[in-house]
Amino acid sequence: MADASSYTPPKVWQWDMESGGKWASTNRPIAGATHEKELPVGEHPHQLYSLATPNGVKVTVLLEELLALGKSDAEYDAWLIKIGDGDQFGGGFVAINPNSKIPALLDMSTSPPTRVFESGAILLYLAEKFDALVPTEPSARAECLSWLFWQMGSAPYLGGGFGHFYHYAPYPMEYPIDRFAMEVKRQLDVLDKNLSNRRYLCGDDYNIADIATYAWYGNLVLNNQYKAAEFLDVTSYTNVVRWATEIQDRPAVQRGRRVNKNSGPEELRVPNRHSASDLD
Ligand SMILES: N[C@@H](CCC(=O)N[C@@H](CS)C(=O)NCC(=O)O)C(=O)O
Repeated sequence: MADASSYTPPKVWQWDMESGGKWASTNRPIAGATHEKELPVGEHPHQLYSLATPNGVKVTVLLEELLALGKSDAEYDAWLIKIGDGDQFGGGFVAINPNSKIPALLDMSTSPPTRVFESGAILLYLAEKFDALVPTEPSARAECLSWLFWQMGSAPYLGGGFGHFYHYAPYPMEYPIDRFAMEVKRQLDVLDKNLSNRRYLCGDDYNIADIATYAWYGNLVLNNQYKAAEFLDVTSYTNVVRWATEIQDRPAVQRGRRVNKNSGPEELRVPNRHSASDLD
């Protein structure tokens, strides 16, 4: 590998606002609000503040699945948070998620309202609240939570690691692309081996672990994410492709993918969602 490094780290790292890359203008090394901005609140029990990224789509897919199961109390308002514009640093958003990242949920059906942040925590909160898409039998539940937490721990290597350096970085860098491509291919192989004798991640039943993992690894192998399908030779993970295709065909998944979508084909975008008819 070519030695492209001419960089020597300084004794103390300094914030260089000109460091480049797609997210350079929003990334900051400090937490907390940058400005005061109230969040809108609609009439439904659940107020979701999000964007149709993989982490955001996990939650809208689950909410649409719950509604499809007839859980009408799962109704929600979904408000667009433009992370490129820094909406996640507004005071109202930070009060719900001190980590300033989408998705963030406010459950208005409790008194006082319950805030939930981190997509995995939101999935578990809603699945438990509606007693759906998370097993209750202890062994099955352990398997579901194992895959859910696997996804939460693994996806940053795919998104913040591989996706960032392959797709968003200001120029291609061999070392980080090699490192993260290696890890993402290993993760795809983990999934592929697990799915070689299971229909879904935990066995015969679809649950929140599938929803979370589809949003990242499903979109990757179906070439919806980073346009890296050829580079990563995703078609060799035949079981992952079969599983992702089956999940993507679900009507609730098709609906959830469009909520808080603010880019791509105009007819698929539903930046804010306040009723089922917004998607019909
Ligand atoms: N672990 C978090 C990650 C959330 C996350 O990284 N969200 C991204 C979009 S996918 C975001 O809001 N980025 C804005 C920023 O970093 O300022 C979760 O799963 O909820």
